[in-house]
Amino acid sequence: MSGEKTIFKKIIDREIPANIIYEDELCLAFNDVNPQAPVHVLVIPKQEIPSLAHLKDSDQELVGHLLLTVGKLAKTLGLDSGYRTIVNTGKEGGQTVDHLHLHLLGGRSLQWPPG
Ligand code: D5M
Repeated sequence: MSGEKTIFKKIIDREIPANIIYEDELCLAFNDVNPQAPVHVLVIPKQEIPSLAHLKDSDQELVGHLLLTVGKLAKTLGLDSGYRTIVNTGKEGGQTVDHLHLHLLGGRSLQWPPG
């Protein structure tokens, strides 16, 4: 990838602070700076992938790992009554940071449909 680092790449590289709650060789999870629920965590791959639309067949294992990590974190965080996982993609999908991320939202009753 070319151009300036995204804010999430800067978090991965420890150039800016974040409240990191989980890390392994493939991914990082940290609290969203603008939480939309009592629990609002972002799970991101360490690999620089701009969005879900940029995933390749070879990313299958990584994507599975990200989703499994969300489920494990939800359990760790005590979201036994349920939670929501969102992947905003592209401008009309509401994506504002061009580094793939999974939102994990919980801790309150979430409404449907989202805005
Ligand atoms: O979600 C991007 C999300 O990223 C949005 O909920 C705010 C969050 N964000 C932006 N900057 C930071 C930092 N520095 N720390 C933690 N969280 C951050 P999207 O799906 O792209 O709209």
